[in-house]
Amino acid sequence: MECRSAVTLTKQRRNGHHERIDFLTSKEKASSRRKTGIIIGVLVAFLILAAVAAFLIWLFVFKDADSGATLSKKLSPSVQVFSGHMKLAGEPYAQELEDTNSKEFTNLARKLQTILDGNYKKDPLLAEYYTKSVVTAFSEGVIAYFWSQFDIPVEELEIVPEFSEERVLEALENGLKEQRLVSLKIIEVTASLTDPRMARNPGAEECFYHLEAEETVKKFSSPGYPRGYPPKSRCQWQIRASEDKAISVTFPFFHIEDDCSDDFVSIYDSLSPDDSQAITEKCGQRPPSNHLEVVSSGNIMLINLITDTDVQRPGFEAEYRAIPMSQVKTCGGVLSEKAGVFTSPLHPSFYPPAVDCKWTIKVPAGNKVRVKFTMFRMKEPGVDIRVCHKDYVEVMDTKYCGEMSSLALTSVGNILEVRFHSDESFTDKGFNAEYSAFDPANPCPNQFACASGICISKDLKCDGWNDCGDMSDEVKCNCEKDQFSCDNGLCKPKLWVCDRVNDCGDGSDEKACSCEDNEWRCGNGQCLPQDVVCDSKMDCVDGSDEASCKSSPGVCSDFSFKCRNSECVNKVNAECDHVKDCSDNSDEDRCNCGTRPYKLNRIVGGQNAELGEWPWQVSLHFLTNGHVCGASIISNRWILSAAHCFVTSDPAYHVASNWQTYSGMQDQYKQDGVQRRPLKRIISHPDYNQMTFDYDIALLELTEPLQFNNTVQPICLPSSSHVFPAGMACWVTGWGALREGGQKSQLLQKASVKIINDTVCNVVTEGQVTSRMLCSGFLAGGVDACQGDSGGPLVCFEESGKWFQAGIVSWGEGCARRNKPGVYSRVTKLREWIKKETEI
Ligand code: 4AZ
Repeated sequence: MECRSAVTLTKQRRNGHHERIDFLTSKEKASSRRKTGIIIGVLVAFLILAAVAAFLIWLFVFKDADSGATLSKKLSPSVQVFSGHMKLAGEPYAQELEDTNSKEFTNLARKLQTILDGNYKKDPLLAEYYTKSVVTAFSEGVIAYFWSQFDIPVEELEIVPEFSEERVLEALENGLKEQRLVSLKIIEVTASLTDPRMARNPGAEECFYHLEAEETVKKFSSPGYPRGYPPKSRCQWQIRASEDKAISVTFPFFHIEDDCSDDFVSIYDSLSPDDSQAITEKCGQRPPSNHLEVVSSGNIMLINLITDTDVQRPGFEAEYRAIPMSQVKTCGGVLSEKAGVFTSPLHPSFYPPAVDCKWTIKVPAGNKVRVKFTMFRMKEPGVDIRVCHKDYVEVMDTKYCGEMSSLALTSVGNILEVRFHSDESFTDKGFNAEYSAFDPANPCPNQFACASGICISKDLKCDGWNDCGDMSDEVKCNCEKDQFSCDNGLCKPKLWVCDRVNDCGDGSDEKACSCEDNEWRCGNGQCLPQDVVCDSKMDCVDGSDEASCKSSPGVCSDFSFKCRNSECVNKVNAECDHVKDCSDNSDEDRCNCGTRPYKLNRIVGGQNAELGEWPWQVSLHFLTNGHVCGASIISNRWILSAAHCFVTSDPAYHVASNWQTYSGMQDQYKQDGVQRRPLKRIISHPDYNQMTFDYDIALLELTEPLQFNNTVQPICLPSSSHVFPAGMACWVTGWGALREGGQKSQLLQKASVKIINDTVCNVVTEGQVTSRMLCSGFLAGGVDACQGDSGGPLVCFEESGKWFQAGIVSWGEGCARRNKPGVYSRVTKLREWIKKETEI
């Protein structure tokens, strides 16, 4: 259309020009003076018009661009705030010092501020930019809490890096050495760089609270809770308890904006927002199963809420109380039972700062001790976990810190010492450990003993999987005849050789494949010169040579993502990856899926799922039989399940009204927050085959839409070109049987399973898998879906930060048997049918 009208316009202009020539020709009869006058008039008008146009262009284009440039270069002055405390000697503590309006407070604060002023004045750099110091509180000791501010103008911003904690501390410590006042002596000082938003004046009235913790629980909450906190909140809660008590604060509800650089809560083991005494800093949303619970090491605590976004979140509710100091400081001891459990102080609450404990585990002579940490989290910003210079657990001269999923240790003799140390700053959930005595002559009766001391089933030795966690079950293996001997000594199933997955870890299983180094191996094994890759031509039959290219415009293969406008994107898993690949943005719309709002507790080893961990999981109840199958939420009206749950010899299973769906559930016996919806319609795949389980998929339409919230969310459906590569670790969830032939589970279970290569899958299932199926699990067995999990989702976490559904639990030979992995309906192959039926 546009093109045609342009042609029309040109024609009109040509005609006009032609007419004008005719017109001028007629004007030739007029006097030449009049003609000159007209020409001058036209010229002047043209010049005026040109000047106006130039002015407008300057005004709207260049002037704007100019101011844009200035804006982007616009710098603001820097405010450097350091906060800390000073310990005073020779100063009696008076209760009045806790009242910021008292004359005792004002007098002492003023004296100290003068001392601080004097100390900074002695350092020429600090003196030049020093603005003020403010004493904000006192506590027993006597300890004075303060902050100091330095303002650096825009022209001198390059000086900012000189404002280091070391420099400020040096100025303060030099001041201590030169003290002349005998009546007021500072014997200790700390200072650390602080977010200026936390520097408050002691007399501040807005959102500044003084709380007294007692044995009975009291509450406070963020402003506007639960409707939402206002933006630009600067709130502070100073909590005190009597001298022999510590303070415990629990947050039964906590929902702050996800990005901690905008909004956060920071908690200090001090009355100053001094980083060297920070207990923790948190943002995001926490589920009821993962309350934030912190404890002070002394009788003071400071809580800050800083908010800067306009996004309103409910905020928090907190409960605080005083607890005996002995509860905080007593830990460790002698453990002389043959087996037992011990934890970090106050676990699963955050351990207190500044605590040291020692456990001595003593088992009968001749035995040894095995310790297994079932949960271990001692993470701290800026800590190298190879050194663990801050908080740590020390066993046999080795320090452990950070987050660990499997830590198991064995003693040399019959005594093992475990030490725990927390320093003044940053605490965490700590650890839970189990210990037991064992006979070194037979450490693992009827089992294999890993080097770490833990016992695993003998079947797991030399099966190609790292079951011990330290690889000790996979070394010194005599590879069996169906196994490939990797260069690094590991044995892997021969089926894994040349499957494009580096199973050995050293690449040796993929090295001797039929293609040369400078060749590309197509999906069907064909070797082509390397330069066919990403040359915008489909050289391999399956298009795999163009599948992972940034752009191969116009090339469409099975691996391409098809945009709604029929463009092809040749990039692996282009959908919902936050990058606009399709010109119509169809790869990035409809991406409100596959996220879990709760920040979850990562308790290691446990297989019980937490509430909100798998918010797309649905439980399907049939008549009075309770839970029968699983399913997954794909929109507020549609859920996805397996056809074999509905197509049975009993037609009652295909009657929608016989079913109830439960979303947001974790415990089959708990209905709180669970959304129950009856079914309106069951659509089983028309090609579902009851004999082979081919096309084992069903769509269930709900009578009423679901309300998405923290525990109810849709999963992302992959496009038909989405790739879930072999070896990828995904998760299967459900309330199915805990072992073959066993009882269904009351609590939702989760298991991590690996996507199995299609060739291997076909071999181990003796050719029973079709292209609508995929295998996932472990050839070694031990982890799998089972009866009652059917219809439930197999989901994988993608780099985009979203969860995608790769499979639907379908069938398998028994459960968790060796060489019998779970078989799942392959969602990518059934994606078009889902779209056709639901428009999703
Ligand atoms: C079932 O009967 C079933 N091991 C589901 C999954 C598997 C086996 C059985 C996979 O629902």
